[in-house]
Amino acid sequence: VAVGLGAVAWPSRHVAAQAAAALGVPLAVPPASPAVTPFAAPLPRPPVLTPVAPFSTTCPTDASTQYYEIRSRQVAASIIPGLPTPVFAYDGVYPGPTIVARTGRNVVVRHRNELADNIVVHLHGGHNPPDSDGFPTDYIPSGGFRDFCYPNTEAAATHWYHDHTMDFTALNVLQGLAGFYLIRDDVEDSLNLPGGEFDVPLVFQDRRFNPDGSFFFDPLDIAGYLGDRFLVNGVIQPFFPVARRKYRFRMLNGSNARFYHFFLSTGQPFVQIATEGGLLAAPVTRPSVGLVPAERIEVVIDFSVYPSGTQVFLENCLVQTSGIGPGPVNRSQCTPVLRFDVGGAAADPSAIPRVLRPFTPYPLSEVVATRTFVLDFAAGRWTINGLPFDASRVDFSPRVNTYERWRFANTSFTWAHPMHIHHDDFQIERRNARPPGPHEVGFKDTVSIMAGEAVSVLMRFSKVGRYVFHCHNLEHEDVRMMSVFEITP
Ligand SMILES: [Cu+2]
Repeated sequence: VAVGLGAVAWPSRHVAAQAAAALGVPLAVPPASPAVTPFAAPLPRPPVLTPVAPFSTTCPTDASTQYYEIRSRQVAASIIPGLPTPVFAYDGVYPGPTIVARTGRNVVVRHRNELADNIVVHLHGGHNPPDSDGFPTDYIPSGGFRDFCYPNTEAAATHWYHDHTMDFTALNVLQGLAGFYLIRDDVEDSLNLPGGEFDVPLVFQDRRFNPDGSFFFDPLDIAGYLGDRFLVNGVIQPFFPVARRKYRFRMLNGSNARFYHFFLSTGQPFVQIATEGGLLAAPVTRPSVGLVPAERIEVVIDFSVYPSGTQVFLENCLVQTSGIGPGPVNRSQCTPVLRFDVGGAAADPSAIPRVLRPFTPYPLSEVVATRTFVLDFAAGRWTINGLPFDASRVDFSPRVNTYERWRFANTSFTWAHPMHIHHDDFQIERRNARPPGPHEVGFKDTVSIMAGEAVSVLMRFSKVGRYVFHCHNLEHEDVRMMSVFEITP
């Protein structure tokens, strides 16, 4: 891994946050965002990043390797008409450009940091070597660069890359450092799912704006950030003209602390085809779908059932008034976040096959250890087994090529913790002593542990090295709700 030398930037934000904490100042009173007319702007698609010519790198490469370069810099985004929003943008785009990779084909991404402070880049969902995973202290200094080596050994899936800087992930992701990384493979290609322009990534982010159009953020609010505006692909409540045919949607909850539960306004169910780790064994028809922070699901919606001219809303009906967790689903308090405008008929050769990808459960007979992680709050910070994250401490050491059972126990009455494990996928074994529903029987990297819940997952260890797992409520993560494990030979 090449690390470019750059000027070492003093983390100025850190000083401000420390000072405010030392002074014991109260949390800021959030402003109400400027008024915006909903459904006035179309849904954009993040641009697909174009490969660059091969460059010299210490990453493993061969003739098929694809090279990319991404420059992170501050630009002004146009989100609220007439009020430019300063954002941190991968390659100057918010949300970041989409990387399309292929199973078995190396990708090298050179990330250049043209922002004022350190950044770290994590490819969420990737099965990557430890020095390309984005450990929270693997800083790319301002003015520097780092090469990330992605072997893409995993099956087709919807990953995303985002910032992972220790203590500043929430702020950096909120400011815009997030983008899609899609992996395709031959199995998926053979299924004839809706593709091309009918394969649409959707990232859901909530934001609150200051009167000048900048994002509001309070670094002392460790419960979790909640916005009062709902953005899809960087636009507040967009509309999306669709043809009368099937579409595949890759849905990502890219919010810091917001949970969603989506319905279609017409009552039409979703056909779920994938989890974070890729295709399910078979499609699952669901009347509604939930997404905890960092979770991904893929669904197919068939708009051919509607007459031309129909408007269909994607509605979030999960009530959430505090960052620490959502309330109930309430269908009388829904917020429409995206409007589909059904147009004319279109040829639709695509299908939803009854069999997608064979699912093999991890072998229980090869589970060599059971570990329990208690999720709690102590001494003003979120903890795992009573401890805050320490980058220099290894909390436990699984052996490579083994399986383990990890039990997450959330003993609180109100806190919800979306837990994310780096390095490889897990399978949910039990949720509150019951088997998971069919939509959770798949490969996953993020799982909700709601108040009072206990969830056990089966983990496999395929690479040697040091990785983290953590709460993906980014404000919880930043006050160190994270743990280090080192996989040993
Ligand atoms: Cu949490």
